[in-house]
Amino acid sequence: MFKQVDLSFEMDALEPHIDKLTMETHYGKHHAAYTKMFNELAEKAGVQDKDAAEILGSLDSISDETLRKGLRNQGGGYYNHNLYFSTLSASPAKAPEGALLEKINSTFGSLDEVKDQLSKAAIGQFGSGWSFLSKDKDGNLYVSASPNQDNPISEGTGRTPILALDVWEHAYYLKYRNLRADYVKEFWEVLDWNKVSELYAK
Ligand code: MN3
Repeated sequence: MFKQVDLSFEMDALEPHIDKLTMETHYGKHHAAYTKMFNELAEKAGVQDKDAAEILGSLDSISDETLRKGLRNQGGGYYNHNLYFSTLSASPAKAPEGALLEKINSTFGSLDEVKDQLSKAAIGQFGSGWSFLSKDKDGNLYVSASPNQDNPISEGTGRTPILALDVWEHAYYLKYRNLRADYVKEFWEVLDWNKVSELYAK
């Protein structure tokens, strides 16, 4: 049974950066719906005992096209939101430490630079989608963007996302309306780099 990650904070705790109604709708409705649908489809496909990343990384093994597309979308929605919500915090670490910080500095030059690249990828994503910071098996880091609920796993890159920035309109429209860039700027105020560092170290 796939479950939504527990939130480490109250629905209004990310205000004013992310408002209570957006959190209630995003986590309580959208993410809940992806999770419910993913469970149903995984059961139908007989993959309910695998982990979500394993399912998304082997979609080609599912021959039924409707099921495969459904798992890509609903499974991606489940996985991406678990990552997104698990890295948000009301008292976030504003910078990574240790191995992740070193790798960011050697790859991008600075933390500000990788944040800038992730922001630009998110703002530039046409329509609904995400930007991601991902790692490969050697610990190299990559910035990318994906449409819909795709991610570097379902895209077959062999990379694992460690930071996910949601730029579907449901993530920001209630408060920021058409100003996606304003939401992206505020996202960094509630992103907990300690969580991202933990995921990098795994
Ligand atoms: Mn979303």
